[in-house]
Amino acid sequence: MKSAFENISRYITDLYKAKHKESYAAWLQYTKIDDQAIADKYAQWCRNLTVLGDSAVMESAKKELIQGISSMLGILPDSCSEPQQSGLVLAVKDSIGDLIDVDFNYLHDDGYSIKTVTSGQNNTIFIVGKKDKGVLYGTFHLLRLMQNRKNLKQLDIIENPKNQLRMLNQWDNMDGSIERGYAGNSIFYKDNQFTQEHNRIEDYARLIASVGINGIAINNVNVHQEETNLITSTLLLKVAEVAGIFRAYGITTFLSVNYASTIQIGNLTTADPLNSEVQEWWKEKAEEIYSYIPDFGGFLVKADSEHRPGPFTYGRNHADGANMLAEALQPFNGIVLWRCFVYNCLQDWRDRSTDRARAAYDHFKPLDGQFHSNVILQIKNGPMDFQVREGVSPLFGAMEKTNQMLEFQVTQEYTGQQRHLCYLVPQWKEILDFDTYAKGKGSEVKKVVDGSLFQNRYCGITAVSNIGNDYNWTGHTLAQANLYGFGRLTWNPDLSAESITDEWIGQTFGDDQSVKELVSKMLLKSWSIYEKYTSPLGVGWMVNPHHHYGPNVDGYEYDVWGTYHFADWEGIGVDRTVKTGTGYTSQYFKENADMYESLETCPDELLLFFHHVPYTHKLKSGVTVIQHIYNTHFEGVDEAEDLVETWLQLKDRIDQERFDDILNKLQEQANHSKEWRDIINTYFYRKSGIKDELNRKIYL
Ligand code: GCV
Repeated sequence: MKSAFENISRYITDLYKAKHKESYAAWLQYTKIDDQAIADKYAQWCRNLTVLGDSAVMESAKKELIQGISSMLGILPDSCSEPQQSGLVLAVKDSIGDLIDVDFNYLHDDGYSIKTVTSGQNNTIFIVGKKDKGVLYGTFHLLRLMQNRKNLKQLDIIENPKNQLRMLNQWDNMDGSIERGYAGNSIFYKDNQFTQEHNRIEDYARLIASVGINGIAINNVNVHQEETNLITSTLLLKVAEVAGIFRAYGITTFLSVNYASTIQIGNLTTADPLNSEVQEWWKEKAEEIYSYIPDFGGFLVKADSEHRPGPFTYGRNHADGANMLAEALQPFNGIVLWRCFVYNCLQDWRDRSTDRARAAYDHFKPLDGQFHSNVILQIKNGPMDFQVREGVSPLFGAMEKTNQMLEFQVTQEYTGQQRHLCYLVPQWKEILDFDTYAKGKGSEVKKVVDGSLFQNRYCGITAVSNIGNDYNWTGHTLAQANLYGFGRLTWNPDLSAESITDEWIGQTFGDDQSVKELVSKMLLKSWSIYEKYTSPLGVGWMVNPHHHYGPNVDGYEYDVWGTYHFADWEGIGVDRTVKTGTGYTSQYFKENADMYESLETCPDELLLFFHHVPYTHKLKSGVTVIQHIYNTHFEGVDEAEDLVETWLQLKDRIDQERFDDILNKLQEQANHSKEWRDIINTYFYRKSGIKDELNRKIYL
């Protein structure tokens, strides 16, 4: 029985949801279908619902289907114990019997088949999974088709996810704040306790399960004292409650752990991974955690990075550290997600033998083959830190005997913090499609991380989430598209940015063609627009230190001598060549190393990431670097202003709340882009002394 408290909390959430209906529903709108012909067609399958198979996940699938159908069609399907002449059937392999022929050899554990069977009077849509999770994903697929008003008459779909692990990382702290969170506070924690917002967590689970996410780490990788306590008996019961909510949507729960937990909460004086007491402590800890959460996923670890503890303190390497935790988790099939974001944040950049971009590769490459099979290295997409543009991390493909996982950042730390529109799916596509040449041509990042290139035991894609307790989840309503697109790409990196965008808009704003066209145009251009008025040609940063919002060309984080761009009166850019620079280019396989090493072949968009050049250097586009900086900053502002104009054309085609919210954000962005333009252009005009060829006003 639900407690009075839970009932009140449910009531409050329902009121909140009703008040902000469209914003809150995100892409699970299930808007009523006004086209009667389509509604009638759909209704023929939706009057009866048979669910064969019994589990919490099947129950979630059923619940979702009922919610979707009743909202879109205004009918409540009859729940039947066996298939009727027409209707919907949800079934797992073990309960489908000979009702329909499905070749389960083609299905992975999370895969599904959706089939419309029409014979005589029978007219049924079957959603069949090998396991219940597949049925849930299939159900969301069908609802997606219905939300996009697709024809269901002849469905014959087989779908398997390309990636085994499809995860999100919450950077949520127990005090309720979210590191790099731009959409309110945590839905999980408040005042160093768990919130009671179970309904909200469930709605989050629905959203992310609908795009195939199957794992979540529910606390920040920077584990403070309060979160260190998450693995103590006081809090494990609460973790188990949250894990239960996610479990019903096929999502496995992970925790970020403090590498030095043995000291912080274990009464030991060391966290040395080779110390037997430390090893024993973690084994007992793992056993305890699994007694609360039998399907616990494992640990996510940030070690020896940005003042976090790690094995370096004890003269050990990262394989020693990760393997010690892996051994503790092994008996329970748990895994260690070990982050490669390891660099010396107190590096003095005048010492050109060290280069932050080199750090991950230098630390990890020599350890290839030394990690246990239940360790996965979690690697950020670039060697620096989620910049608007940077090279792809050369670690992808470089460790063929090691499980690798790609980490993206859905939260827009350096890309406008959900106040600017910056749709990242096109960026992620470029990264996934980047050819590492690890095994010759055709060794794209997506094949490294889906495990197919090196036949890894574990693999996948993860990302830092962008949600908080704002009524629209993501601060900027259009930033919902980033969360959606990320999930869809983890399921299938081959989906095009255009098709993901199109299906998201259909579900989020309905099937109005002009909305589809204009919003799609806005989203797909937004990354390039953002890049134009911010940091040029791959050089990165130029943001205010620490909070990373707004222009500050020389902004640098740490209390040491540092620069990200090396600009002086003659030129700009970081020389990462082997010949004259930090030697970073050598970390790539030959084809890429050669391409980046040479000024002639290095692509324009990454020129300043790899080379230091004079302002007068001519780009392949024909303009000089300085003129490119001026031009793109003017263009970026014009295009940011166009975003506002485009959005205004949609007035009365979108509900008031979302229309106004988005308009406000776009106006803020357009204004802020001018600040960016003027600060950057002025800085480089003063540094270089070179005038704009078009004589525009470039200085403040
Ligand atoms: C969670 C960057 C961010 C930090 C973040 C870190 C990481 O440095 O600015 O907030 O810490 O990356 O990924 O660990």
